[in-house]
Amino acid sequence: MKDSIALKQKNLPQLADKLACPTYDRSQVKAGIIHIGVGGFHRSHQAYYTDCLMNETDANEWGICGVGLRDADRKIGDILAKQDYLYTLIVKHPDGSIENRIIGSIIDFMLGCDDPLPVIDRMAQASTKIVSLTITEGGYNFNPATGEFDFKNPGVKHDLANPNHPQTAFGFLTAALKQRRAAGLPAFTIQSCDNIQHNGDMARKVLLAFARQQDAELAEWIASEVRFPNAMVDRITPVTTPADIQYLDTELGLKDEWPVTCEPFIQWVIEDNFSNGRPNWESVGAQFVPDVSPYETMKLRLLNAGHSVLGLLGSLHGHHTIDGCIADTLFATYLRRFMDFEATPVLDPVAGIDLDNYKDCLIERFGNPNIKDNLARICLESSSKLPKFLIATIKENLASGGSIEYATLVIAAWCYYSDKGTNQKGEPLEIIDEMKTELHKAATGTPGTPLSFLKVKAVFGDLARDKTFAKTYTSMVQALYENPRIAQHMQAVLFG
Ligand code: CS2
Repeated sequence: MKDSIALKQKNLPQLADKLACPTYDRSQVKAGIIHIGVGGFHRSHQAYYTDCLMNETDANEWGICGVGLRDADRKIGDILAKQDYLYTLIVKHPDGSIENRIIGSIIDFMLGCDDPLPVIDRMAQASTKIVSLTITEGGYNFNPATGEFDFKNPGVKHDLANPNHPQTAFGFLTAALKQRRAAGLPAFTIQSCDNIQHNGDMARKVLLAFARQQDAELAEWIASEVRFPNAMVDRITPVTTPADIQYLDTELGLKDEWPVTCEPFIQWVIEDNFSNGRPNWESVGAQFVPDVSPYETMKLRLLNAGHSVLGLLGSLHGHHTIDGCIADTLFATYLRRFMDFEATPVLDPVAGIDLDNYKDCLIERFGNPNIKDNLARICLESSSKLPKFLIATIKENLASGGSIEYATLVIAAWCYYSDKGTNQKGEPLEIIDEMKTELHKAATGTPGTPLSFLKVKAVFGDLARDKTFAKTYTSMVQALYENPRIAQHMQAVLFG
């Protein structure tokens, strides 16, 4: 058997016979973008769009330098460096066909936790035009119920005391902007690519809260000079598995230590609000609009909430993946009804989008049997996702007298899940959540004190004080503790 070919720049001519490779001269690419948080999603989305742009147009100044701030990012940094920052994108279609493509838009990587100064200097260079972020919902460090910045966070405390040796994204951005201001350079744009409503406004709000504590004058400069475009980002990107790595080796004779798998669908809707130039991503499918809000709300309240509905109910039931849930008619019906009866009535119309088609398309995307999106990934950090994905819909329906049963059962399921840490069969669940201990503690008061779980104010706000919600939730959570077979409760909501 022939040896596999290692993924490296010098091997691209050999690999080009087997799969799509960058057609631009990577040695001429400069990093106009510094990206914090090089996870699977960045690599399937922004880095992919940028790679398409460089393949199709002359966009050499818009290469990406990845940055990791945590020790956990060392592994991806080492692998990317070994592979000349190249990786394979494995796009899996529902019919089983697969498109493979090597992405070349990332040209460097730096680890900020070893030595922050070179990262700050790089951000402060004139050639850096955009600093983009995928630091997850939790990374914005705000209280989900109040939206206020959390100054108690140990990383934030550290950064306020050590402005030249930061640990958090806020510390790095502030230090770099300070240098740019001192050097008379224009500010870079801060472009959030996280799944948060008004992600740009949120990035601005938390960064200014932080910067004001550190240097009020600098904060004023940031407020007037730095632009923070809002954007809606979308592409389902499951966690890479050993089977993905093996597949490339077996099928293509390609050794890539960390490819990324994703669905064919991709969307990026961005407000055209940049401080210092931007790539023409619209020429490769991104959409620039004056106001992204309706697109964001639609996506968060249908797609992401839909994922959470399946994730929590499915975990309790013993399903493992999103497509596994969709293959179960009860779950697919429940999801569609949740979207039609609870999420859609509180959405504003979205120009150019037929919501029925959008929902049909979501069910098709979720059902893609080749994506195998793990429920543990979906339920990861539910405490920072559910307030915007699901609880917002419940609150709006309470205000308008709309239906709340579908979503409320999900909250009851989340309580059981947090309390027991097992599915209905008693099998342990993998729960990863910054607030895991607090959620567990609050949940253990159930069912004796039925509203106990809702004590977690940072997540639920004052939801427990709403009589309609309290009544519906109490009866659901009590019924669930008496009989944890979630399918029966879903049927009760569906068929009365
Ligand atoms: C998921 C998202 O983590 C989640 O809760 O819903 O990661 C989802 O797959 C992406 O937003 C799709 O664009």
